[in-house]
Amino acid sequence: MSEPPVHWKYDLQMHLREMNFDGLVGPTHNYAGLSLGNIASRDHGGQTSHPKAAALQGLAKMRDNAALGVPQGFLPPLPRPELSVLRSLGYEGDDASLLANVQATDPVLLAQVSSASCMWTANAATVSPSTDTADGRVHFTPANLRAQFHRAIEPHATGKLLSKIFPDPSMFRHHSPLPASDQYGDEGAANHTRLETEDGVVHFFVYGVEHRQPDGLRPKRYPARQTREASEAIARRHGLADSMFAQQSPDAIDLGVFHNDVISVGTGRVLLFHEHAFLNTPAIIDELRDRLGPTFLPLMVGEGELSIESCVASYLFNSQLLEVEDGSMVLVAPGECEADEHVRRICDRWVEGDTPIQRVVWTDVRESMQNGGGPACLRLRVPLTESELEAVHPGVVLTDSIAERIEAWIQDWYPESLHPKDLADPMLAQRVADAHDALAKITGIDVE
Ligand code: SUG
Repeated sequence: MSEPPVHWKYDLQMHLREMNFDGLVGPTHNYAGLSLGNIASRDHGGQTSHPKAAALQGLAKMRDNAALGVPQGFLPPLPRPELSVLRSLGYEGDDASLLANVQATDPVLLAQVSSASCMWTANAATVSPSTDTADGRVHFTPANLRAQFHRAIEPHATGKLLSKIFPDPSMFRHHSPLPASDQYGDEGAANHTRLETEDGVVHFFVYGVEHRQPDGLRPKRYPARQTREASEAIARRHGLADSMFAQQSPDAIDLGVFHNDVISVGTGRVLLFHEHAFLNTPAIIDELRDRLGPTFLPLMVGEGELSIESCVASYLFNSQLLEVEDGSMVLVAPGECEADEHVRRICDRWVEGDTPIQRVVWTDVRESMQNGGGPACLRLRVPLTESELEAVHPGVVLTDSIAERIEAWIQDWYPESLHPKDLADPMLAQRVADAHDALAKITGIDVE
């Protein structure tokens, strides 16, 4: 038999498909106002949430994206409330008295260990595809999320979960989270974008602060969650050759842009971004153009068209930009964008203009949005080759039948509504634990 042509061999071995792993919204989804610098979290703190509706909204988004032909998976929620954290902090007694004691003495702590924040899987990890790493494996670094306590208790369990979902060590390399310190603050893929044209690949890392520059620019009001040192360490340990590091505008962080994915989104040759996304936006775009060549398509939204405040309110840039099978792109935007005429006009311009974006799909993830998590926050992008795709643990791949079973599971186990004051109810904790056991039977994964 004759050899296949060289380009065909290249395609077979190297062609990447992006698989999105959405966080399945957990049964304790609630509004506790925990995230400093996240305006939606602040504004909805203390309100009643709707966990069942939240999980069904997330599932509907996954199904719609899968129907576009984009491979779709999910990460099961981490068990909450995380009573082992309370015990490690010196609280004692049986579960009921433990919960009552913490509610009486430190209700914020109870909300922190109960938060369903692992649903925002854009913060679960940074992932580098095997085509781009020195050892030819897919690399994962779980984010340490050290900026806030309710998220800082996620990384260990997330790392274990990822190693169960991507088990084959010849294909997948799992790192531990970076040391949890101000110097290495890491919030995962929310601050990383992989861009690619025929001319090259760029791993575009955006950080809020460079720790080693005490006199460098930094936000004044709100924390910069991602450091340059963390992004550099990830690029180094993953063996990435083509990285670029850019500082986020500190003023944007102070207006509520707590991650880069609130102000820019990109995939392939397209980057959508706000004029004030970066510290020196024109220089950043010039450098990207130099590296990616003439087919790179930067699509900017000016401050005059849409203010940063409106970006934060609508979450336009927290849309998912999905590449579909015919090579065109679909923008999966929050329903809140459809409701805003200015934002809708910007989306129309992208679709009508000479861009690969052919369609906008409005998605309702309102329950998550009210805690500052849009469509893109809810997903972790994992670019995989065909053989790597086949090696993913099948219990978390969203087939029609798994989606049906997950839907029935949500209907069976989730509270309709939840207020932070309900979090000390020992019946809730027991019910959630039972729900996790039932989910493990569907996914074949025990989440620790
Ligand atoms: O870390 N909200 C999350 C939202 C994360 C969004 N992710 C991305 N942009 N990629 C956060 O601020 C709110 C929890 C509460 O207040 O109850 C919260 O954790």
